[in-house]
Amino acid sequence: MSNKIASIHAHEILDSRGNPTLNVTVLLQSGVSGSASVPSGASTGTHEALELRDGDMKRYHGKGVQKAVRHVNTKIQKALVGMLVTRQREIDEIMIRLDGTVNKSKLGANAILGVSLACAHAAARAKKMPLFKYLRFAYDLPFDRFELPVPTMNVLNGGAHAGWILDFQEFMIVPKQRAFKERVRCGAEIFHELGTLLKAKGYSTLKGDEGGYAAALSSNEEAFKLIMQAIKKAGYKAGKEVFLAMDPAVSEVYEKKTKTYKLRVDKKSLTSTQMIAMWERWLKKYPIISLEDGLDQDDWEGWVELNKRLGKQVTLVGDDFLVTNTERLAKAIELKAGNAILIKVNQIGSLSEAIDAIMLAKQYGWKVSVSHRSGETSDTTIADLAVAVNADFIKTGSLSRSERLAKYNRLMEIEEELS
Ligand code: 2PG
Ligand code: MG
Repeated sequence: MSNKIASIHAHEILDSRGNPTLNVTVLLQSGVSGSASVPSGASTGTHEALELRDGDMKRYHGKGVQKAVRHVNTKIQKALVGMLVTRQREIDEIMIRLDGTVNKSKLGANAILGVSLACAHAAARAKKMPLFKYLRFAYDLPFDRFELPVPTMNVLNGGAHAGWILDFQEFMIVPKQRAFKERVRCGAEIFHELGTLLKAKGYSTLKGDEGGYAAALSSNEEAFKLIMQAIKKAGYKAGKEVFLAMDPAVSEVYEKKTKTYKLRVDKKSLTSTQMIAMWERWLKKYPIISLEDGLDQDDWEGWVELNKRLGKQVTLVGDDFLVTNTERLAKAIELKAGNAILIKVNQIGSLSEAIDAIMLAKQYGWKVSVSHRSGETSDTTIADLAVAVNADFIKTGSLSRSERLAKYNRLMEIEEELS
């Protein structure tokens, strides 16, 4: 029974926002197969690998992925058929070479990633291992125990994920109970309490792209005020059992020309220094333990200053800033521009490169948060990836919408398996 790749097939499916993406299946000669689906961002960083879309305005408003599908079914399949599926690094390298560009713009990062993930799933099945164990083994990762990540749960959505109802994109709760299933329970109880509170205050309880509430609050800060109340009403202690995190994703509100951040809801325009001062104030007021993309993706000096001022008290996560890219990460490590990296597999476009970014971060004591995208599918690879690498955090949305909960549910399953 051979673990050699017999065929690779991609097809177009729709993601949680109703936009096309790829689902890829890798079939082995033994008859074993593995599949994966590719996520897609809305507030994408300018330095991300390229997500190839057709641009044919007659189909899905230009968002079709038939070209990427074709690349998988022709060129990539041809290059990989007959290879041992367990050679994950080699498989990824072959695709990277076949593409030949720095940002995977020829074949598409979505095409390459779909195959990369599907290969890992097929290999895990062939080896009769759960994916998280297989990844640990395949990449020879130097950890002896499996640890479940701390979830950062996006219960209030704003920015590009919620029609710009708030300027900041994600207001998260971070339950830190010992058992993962208790973290999930805590998150869900607070989420529902928050819904009741919003309703009582006359706010909408409709949801944004990541399943958090999308309410037209009077200010960005009101989000945390309400979340603090919800935590209390749900019977948890903020700053003890549950903490806060945020991803304001401010590259989205940064105006290059004036070098200012436009906070429309707060009717304010702030410089980089004023932004840092604002975060400092918020850190004093709220039990925030993690701040992602608190400054623009190209504001290297600002990030250095931010880290100098706040890096001791809070996890400063680079998302659009670092884009899961080892080159940008190495520079940030050298400059001390932050202390944590967000890992999004489709930002870089292959599993091996994502693992490299994770291991580089860990080597320098940086924290790692494995993340979903705002456009998701039922694929749960990131849950296994987070456990395989002992990620500090996982960011996978709110406590509603199945594409978000699929990851939390998978983590609870893994926890049971490990106990
Ligand atoms: C982010 C992500 C995920 P998107 O900014 O961290 O929450 O959003 O996938 O739209 O880039
Ligand atoms: Mg982000």
